[in-house]
Amino acid sequence: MIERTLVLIKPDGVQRGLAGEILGRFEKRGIKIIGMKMVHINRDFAEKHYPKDMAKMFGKKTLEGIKEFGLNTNKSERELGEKTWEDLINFITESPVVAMVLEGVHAIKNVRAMVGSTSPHEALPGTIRGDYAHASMTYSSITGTGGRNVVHASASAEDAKREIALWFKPEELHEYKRADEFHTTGG
Ligand code: 3AN
Repeated sequence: MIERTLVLIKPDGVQRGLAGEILGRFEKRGIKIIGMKMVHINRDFAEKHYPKDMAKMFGKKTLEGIKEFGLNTNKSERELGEKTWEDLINFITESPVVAMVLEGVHAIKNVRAMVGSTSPHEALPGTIRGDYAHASMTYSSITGTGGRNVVHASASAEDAKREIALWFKPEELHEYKRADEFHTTGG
């Protein structure tokens, strides 16, 4: 039940000086940081983290968003998806991110809940995206600004495994005891 998950403080979070605040939230909850570094990734690496086949999902979501907000477009779902993916790659490579591996009981689900919904306009107050961002993903797609939602967190056990192996070497992950571990995990 003790899981590991990958969290990124994205370029918008780092540029806005939110890294400490975000890190502190996880620390105070008792979730352990077992690896952390600042990295400015290149396009090749970004394409491994966000594979190009995500463009299909972005096309569908963007078109739904355009309809939801009563807007029109003459672009196809495919064009919209590819452009949104391209914007995301440009955004995630524009400046460094803070990458970390967090460990705790049900960490994947707990951390996703703290991060909040993908689109900041739907993220509840109290979540990271709900407290520090407000633009919708549809807005990001239409304006070509990239999905600026401050953080990334692995969505599933499968994603966590793949993403941790992509971002961290085994020797960059550390084992140690936190002083409060008896109370937070019973360990
Ligand atoms: P999450 O990061 O919450 O798991 P995904 O996997 O659906 O969300 O999307 C990956 C990233 O792509 C998001 N974090 C966000 O930056 C961006 N993104 C997602 N949906 C859209 C969209 N409709 N338009 C623009 N960017 C998006």
